[in-house]
Amino acid sequence: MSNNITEEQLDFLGITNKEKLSAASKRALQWPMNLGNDWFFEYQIEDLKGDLAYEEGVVRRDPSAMIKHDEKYFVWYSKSTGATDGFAGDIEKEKVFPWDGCDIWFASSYDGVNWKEEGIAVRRGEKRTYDDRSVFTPEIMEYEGTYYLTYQTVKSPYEVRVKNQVGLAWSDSPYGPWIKSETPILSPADNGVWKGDTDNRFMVEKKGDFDSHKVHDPCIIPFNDKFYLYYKGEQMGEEITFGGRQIRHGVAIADHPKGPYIKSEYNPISNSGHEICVWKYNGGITSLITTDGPEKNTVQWSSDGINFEVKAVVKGAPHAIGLNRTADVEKEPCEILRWGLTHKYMNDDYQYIRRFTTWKLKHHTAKGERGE
Ligand code: AAL
Repeated sequence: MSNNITEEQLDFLGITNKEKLSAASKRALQWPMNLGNDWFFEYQIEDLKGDLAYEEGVVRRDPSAMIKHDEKYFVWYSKSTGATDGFAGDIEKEKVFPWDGCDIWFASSYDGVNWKEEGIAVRRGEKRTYDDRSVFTPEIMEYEGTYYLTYQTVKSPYEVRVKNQVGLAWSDSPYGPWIKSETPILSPADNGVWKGDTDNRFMVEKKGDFDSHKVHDPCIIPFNDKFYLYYKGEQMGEEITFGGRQIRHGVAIADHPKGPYIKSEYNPISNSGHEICVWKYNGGITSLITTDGPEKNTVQWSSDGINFEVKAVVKGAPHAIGLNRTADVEKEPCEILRWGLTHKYMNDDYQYIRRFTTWKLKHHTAKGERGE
């Protein structure tokens, strides 16, 4: 290694002796010289005003990205009412999660702060259809004049072992009406085997693929003349590893926005993360990985949408981000994160949508010290 090391590199990194390199210094010497700070950010969160301000007895969560139409931002989200009963009671009737019994609602805003709730976009399906129990955690994509909403679906009864799928609806206006696909566009892998006839999701004969239980948080991005559907997988027999849940992301690719979506053979494409937060940058795809796994709180990028490398480790990040798709994404790697939506747990029963802003740390100065 020492042959290619320049004096400039050693000075920049503050390395004492190039013949005595610690493991950390060897890694540092692999870094490019123009390290920069563009992939890093800090953030804060504020309440919204108008109809998206916290409302007693109501769950509004998992905001989609925002798009603009007629000078207004539009967002879609999961909405339900009432407290969560959990799995102990009559699951046919009671609400097992805050995202159970949801329909997808939407709201609009001129400034991204004051919001007006517009009504329901996509309702739960008729009894015994694949989405009769809940439709939730939506994402929006506008492509060639058509709007596509993709979201999670659950069919009754909402048992702990119930499989979650992904649905799609499309419209020629953000106001709808929305046409739903008759079948899900993505389903969990079917190669896991439950153990025993119980209501225990941790007991398995075989776990199966990373997405053998649930496919969640779908987000479709037009990329390389195809449609990349990024999603979170939950595995049957999920364990706690690296101090958190075993959550990984996958991608399924289609030639047309309506599918069919074929899962990549390279799945899973992350070893960490939670809600999907992906955007195009510099000819590739950036992914913000939060919450679970050894690479939580990292910003990752890949040129092909599949093979992601860590670009930055951040102190923390908003969860369940609704990205501002109107941002000038090419300006900087994290320009799209300058402001957006997130949700907060007021408590286990009720969540509400909030707004985040981010900034780049430019100086580390003492009080009164000049930064430049
Ligand atoms: C989220 C998402 C999915 C989960 C639940 C609601 O933040 O990961 O949508 O199902 O929590």
